[in-house]
Amino acid sequence: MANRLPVAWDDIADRWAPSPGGLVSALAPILVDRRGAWVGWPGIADREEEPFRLEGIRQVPVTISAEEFTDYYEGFCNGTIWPLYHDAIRPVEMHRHWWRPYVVVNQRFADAVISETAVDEPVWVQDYQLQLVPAMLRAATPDRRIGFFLHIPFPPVEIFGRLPWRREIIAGLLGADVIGFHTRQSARNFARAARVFSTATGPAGQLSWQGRTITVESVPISIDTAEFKALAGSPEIADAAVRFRRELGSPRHLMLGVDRLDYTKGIDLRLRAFQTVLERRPDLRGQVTFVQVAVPSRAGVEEYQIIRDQIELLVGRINGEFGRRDWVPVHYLHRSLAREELVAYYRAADVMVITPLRDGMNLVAKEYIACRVDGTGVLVLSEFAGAAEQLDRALVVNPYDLDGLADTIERAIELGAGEQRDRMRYLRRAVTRWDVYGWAERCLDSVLG
Ligand code: ADQ
Repeated sequence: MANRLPVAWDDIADRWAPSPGGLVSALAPILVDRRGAWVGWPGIADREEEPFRLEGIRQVPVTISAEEFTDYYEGFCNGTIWPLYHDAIRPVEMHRHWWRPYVVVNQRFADAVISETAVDEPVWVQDYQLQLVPAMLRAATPDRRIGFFLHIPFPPVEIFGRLPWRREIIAGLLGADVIGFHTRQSARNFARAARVFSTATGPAGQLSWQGRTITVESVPISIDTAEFKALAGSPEIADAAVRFRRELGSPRHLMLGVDRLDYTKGIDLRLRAFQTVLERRPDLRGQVTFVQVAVPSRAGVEEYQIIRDQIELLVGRINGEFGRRDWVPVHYLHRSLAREELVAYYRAADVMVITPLRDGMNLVAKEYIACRVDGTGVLVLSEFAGAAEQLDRALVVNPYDLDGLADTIERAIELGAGEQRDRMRYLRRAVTRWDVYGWAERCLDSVLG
């Protein structure tokens, strides 16, 4: 179960089409094999749809009304939980009229499972939109195996404790047999919050509550590494990467940022650090081009409109101040890219800058590494991305430290080929050994008991 079904309505073809992604490709073969179902919202408000089959998987749509989309999804999920769980780096909006729809929608998801499955069939619930579902399922079907995985960070108890509904959320999650997180830090934070805001006891990995044992574990998500490697290694992508550099005016150094346009991603600080580099290093002007790709996201939430304006103002300022007829310092693309184009950018870029202020994992970091098939390239990575726990041979940086970030960008641009290869070899080994299939298998083993 996930907030979204792995399908999207294709208006032109007038039918449902698969919408691919890492989670989907990892789970699809398992679901097909086990004759499983995927429960989720089909992505269109007020749409009532009977279950249907697509790509060998039974798709069970849950209806969400336009009003619920505003209060449950944009409101409670993305106005309250999202900033709170990302260390409250933006004001956390809390409204009592957002909480009720969250409960109602969670119950609807739980009811869909109850009516679609036998009482003892295992269920694996994904992410912060559905934190009450485990307890709802437990109440109706106590003997079922239930797993939960949180894709975003779980904050320290001091921050989580601000939530008026902290006890309800903890009780909701403790309905599961297994609760998974990307990092050890999130797992520890959760176990502590559970002991403070419920009667749960026991060590971080094994909580006891209401006569049951709940496993709390960290299992970092990954990507389909083989697929990225194969695509990046293809002659078409190699040609495209060369062409992109030429079209960008053949800069000596190409730096890349790729993110959903979200205030957690630190795009603004990254731009300010790049501006600092250009200010203090006149010799690098005309030499470094920064391509920032920002995928439009949650445009209905006010904080997202604010961060978009801030980013676009900064891009304009940098280009206005430093740009020349023959050189645009920042190429800014506010759009989603086709997979091939994205991979060609990864192959073209000498330096990848990933500077979230807080991130559950960050898959872009792993994608960049997988695509560096020639063994070169430098990854600058925020210490506040979950990925930093595994990718510690990146140039790890505190993104709040603007001077430090500017220093690291300079260092990345000038890093020698030998050190690039040493670091990249280690990083590539990490993403090769641990891919999304390993992640899904590990998690499902725990869920199935
Ligand atoms: P996100 O916040 O969405 O995910 P991330 O993990 O980086 O962040 O995943 C983004 C995905 O979108 C990547 O697969 C990337 O290829 C794709 N993408 C980015 N820009 C794109 C573009 N312009 N065009 C097309 N595709 C683009 C949440 C959490 C993360 C966690 C994941 C998975 O916030 O911390 O890693 O879930 O658990």
